[in-house]
Amino acid sequence: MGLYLLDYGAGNVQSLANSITKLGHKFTWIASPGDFDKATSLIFPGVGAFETAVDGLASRGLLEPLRAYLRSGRPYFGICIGMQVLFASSSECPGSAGLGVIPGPIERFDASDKSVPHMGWNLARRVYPEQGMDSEDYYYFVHSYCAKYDPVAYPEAATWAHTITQYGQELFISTVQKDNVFGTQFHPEKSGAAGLALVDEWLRKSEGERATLTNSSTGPPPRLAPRAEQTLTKRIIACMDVRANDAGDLVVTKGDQYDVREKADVQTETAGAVRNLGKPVALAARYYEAGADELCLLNITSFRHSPLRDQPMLAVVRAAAETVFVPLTIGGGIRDSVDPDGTKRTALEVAGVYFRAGADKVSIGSEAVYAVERLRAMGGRGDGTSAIETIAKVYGRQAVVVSIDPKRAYVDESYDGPRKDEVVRGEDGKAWWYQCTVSGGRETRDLSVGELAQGVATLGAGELLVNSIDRDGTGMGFDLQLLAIVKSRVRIPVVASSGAGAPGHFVDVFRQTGVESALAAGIFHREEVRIEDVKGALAAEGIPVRRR
Ligand code: 1PR
Repeated sequence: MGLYLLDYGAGNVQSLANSITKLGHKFTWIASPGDFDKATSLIFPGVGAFETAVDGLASRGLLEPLRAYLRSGRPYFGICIGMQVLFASSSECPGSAGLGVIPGPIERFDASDKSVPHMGWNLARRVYPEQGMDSEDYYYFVHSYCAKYDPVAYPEAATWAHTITQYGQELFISTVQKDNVFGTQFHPEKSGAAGLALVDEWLRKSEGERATLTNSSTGPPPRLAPRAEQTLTKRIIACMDVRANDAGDLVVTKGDQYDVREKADVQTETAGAVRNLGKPVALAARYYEAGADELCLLNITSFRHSPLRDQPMLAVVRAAAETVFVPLTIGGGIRDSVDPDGTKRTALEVAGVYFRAGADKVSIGSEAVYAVERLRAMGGRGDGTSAIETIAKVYGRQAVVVSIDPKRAYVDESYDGPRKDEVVRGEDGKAWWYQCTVSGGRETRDLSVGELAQGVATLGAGELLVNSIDRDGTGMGFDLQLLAIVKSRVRIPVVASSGAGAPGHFVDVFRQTGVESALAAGIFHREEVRIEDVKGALAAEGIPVRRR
């Protein structure tokens, strides 16, 4: 008896489990179809792709028991895909029908005027004003498909809408509520204090109250129009580069143009040692409390080892996920590999281990470069075997970030050769294009940043993290020309990285390049600039940010 959580074997369901534990509630996992009979409340934290969720439930014999559970009138709380499966169908996978509790389709966002996935913190507006004021809390969304709020085309589905959210000019249903069913398109378990409060509120209701939810609709669902101002905030990300120091302890380090060792020519005790800026889990907790919208942990020397042998990094992810309730991206070593005992691990398996440890997204570096090289050799079509393709298929493309480590490759100012459309001319008379590298910048490849960006988007990446080896650790500001090239090539969200030295640099990068988020490391680690300073500067310029 009691609260059960449903896991169909894909995605990061650990975060929800952590948040429920943190809130002081007990739960049991649904392990077999018979467990549905014992559940008096059920939460389905669906993460990943619609098809994988429906097929995963079906293959475990859980689909029919779930239908029966919903019909029984006992309380249900679906999150993201756990809400989407309530609908009749999804254009993400026309072959797999949904549960059909809500008669309407799940459809893809229109990408003609915006990046897709819709990724980040957004507001939820009440459909029925008589239910009270709109909350000023932001919630974390990450999805390419949604239930459009359209009382004309889908009148019955619209009666389920409790809140709607705007992205571009589209309005979609962000929470559903009727009878025993509650569902959120956003991830409350990743929405900081506001999200935890929402989960807690549902859990603190009596089971009777949870089973009799109402939208208090007094008439047909209202026709609502998109508003002029956009409410999706720009995200500020704190990044921790993690590696073992010379004593073998995992530390957060920070490079200057990727060199993470203290200068060897200075006569100090630490000369030549790996720079140590703190412990990853403690720093992650500090940034969460300070209002970071996302955290990124990069295992920067994983190319040397088998990533799954790197148990300390997994322990770091697990511990960070217990205290951090905003999205966590984990990078480094997401590739096919062979353990020292000969066991083969696919990139999909490696990613799966990180997701189950608490990662929400994985970031792929070197392997993405090799995959685009293969893609180009094959005439522009992927063969379905790359890490990007295999992980995106199972976990959804929003879970796959590609981290790019470009370097300026200088050419003659009158250069007229290949990639001349990507050549940038600086005020100092220099000209260059941006060349991709692998192994943390140790090796350059015959691939430009524009080619890489387009290639990984074709393969199914959901977001691009654009570093700059030239700007890393310099505090000179983001490389705006680099970011403009990348932004012009793709329709997926872009994270600007490397070079932040002052709050004004964040204003510049959002204003001048249109990136969706910006990341910094050194200035936050050294406490030269606080996350709140950055958000204050952005808010003062009218750039939407989450500050609560
Ligand atoms: O190739 O899939 O194993 O992934 C390796 C990952 O490790 C890649 O994401 C790569 O960017 C990262 N990495 C490898 N070597 C380094 C290094 O620094 N020696 N770090 C490295 C990348 C750049 C950012 C940094 C920003 C902001 N570090 O993470 O945080 O430049 O810094 P700043 O604000 O101080 O300027 P794979």
